[in-house]
Amino acid sequence: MGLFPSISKIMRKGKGLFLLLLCLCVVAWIATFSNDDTVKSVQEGSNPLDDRSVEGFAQLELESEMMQSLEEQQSVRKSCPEHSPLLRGAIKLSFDPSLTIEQVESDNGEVVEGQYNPSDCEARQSVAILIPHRNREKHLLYLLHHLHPFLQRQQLHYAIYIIHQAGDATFNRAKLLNVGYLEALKDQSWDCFIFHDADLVPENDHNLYMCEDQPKHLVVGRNSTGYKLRYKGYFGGVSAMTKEQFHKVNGFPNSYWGWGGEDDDLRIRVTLQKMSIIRPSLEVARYTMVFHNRDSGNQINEERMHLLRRTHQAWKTDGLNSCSYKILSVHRAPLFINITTDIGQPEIAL
Ligand code: UD2
Ligand code: MN
Repeated sequence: MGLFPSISKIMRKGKGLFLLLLCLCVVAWIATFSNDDTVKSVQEGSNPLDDRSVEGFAQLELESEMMQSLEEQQSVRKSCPEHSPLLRGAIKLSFDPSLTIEQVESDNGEVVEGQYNPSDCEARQSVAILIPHRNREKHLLYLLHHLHPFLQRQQLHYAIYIIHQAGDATFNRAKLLNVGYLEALKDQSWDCFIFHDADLVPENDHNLYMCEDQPKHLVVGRNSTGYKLRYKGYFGGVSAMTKEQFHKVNGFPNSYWGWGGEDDDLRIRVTLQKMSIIRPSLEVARYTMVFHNRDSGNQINEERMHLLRRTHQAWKTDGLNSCSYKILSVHRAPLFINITTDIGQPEIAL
């Protein structure tokens, strides 16, 4: 019995010690656990963020690389070469009487509603070709047949506008060209305008349909005049002016009805603005004019000498700023934009 109480005392003490140790273990375990947790939570808290930022950087890098390659592509597209590699020089022209518009359309599949833009480079200029027209369907067909491939070889962004005079009033080439300029600018801000007779076909694609810092006359010679410049100030047939140059001279006069004088008036306007007319070389600036007689409704303008004497004053009030007309229709055909206009009648009976 003497032994039992001491054993039971020890056991009681041991139990307490055991319980104490157990408590300490539990506390230590909880402490360790909670420490782990803290570390874990720090790790957990940082890892996903780190992952996200790594992913974010990779994404950003990818995007900036894509932007760079896009910019590079654009800069490759930026400008067509100064000298188009597609030019051929003197071209053999054909005037096949059996040619059809369908044939010309199928030869020029990349032209959409009269407009073309090179696919592999950025054209150096956007050019609107303006052709005054009435009753010259065959001439137009020959011209479209040659001009579309010609302009594409020059790697231009261009559109061909035909400005068709409605009715049977006397023809007015100059006013039609003013209408063409004003209407084409509603489509887009063209850099350059080419005023182009329907019957003149260029013979050499080095004759560039682009504008320069001075107005340019593109017809130095043509078959019907022995390929010689007709006279020093000659500015008829095909000429090129920038949007600004043409605006500066207030365009063509509206008051020349019938044949002649309007091209000389434009030359006077150009010189009054202290600009000069430039021309490509004779070898390049050559044209074939499809043979024609004088059209009915385009009789010689007997007033032209009188009108030319007043140009130095009249240019300010007779031109783009006074060009009144009605648009009867705008038809976007595959190879040209046809603008039919009513430009009225001559004020003074001729
Ligand atoms: C010269 C000029 C031309 C113009 C004209 C006098 C050249 C090469 N051309 O051309 O630019 O100055 O004299 O006005 O020097 N048209 C029609 N239907 C008509 C009448 C004319 O569509 O009924 C158009 C057509 O685009 C024609 C242009 O007007 O090419 C000039 O008329 P033209 O060919 O009868 O005059 P032309 O050859 O003497
Ligand atoms: Mn002609």
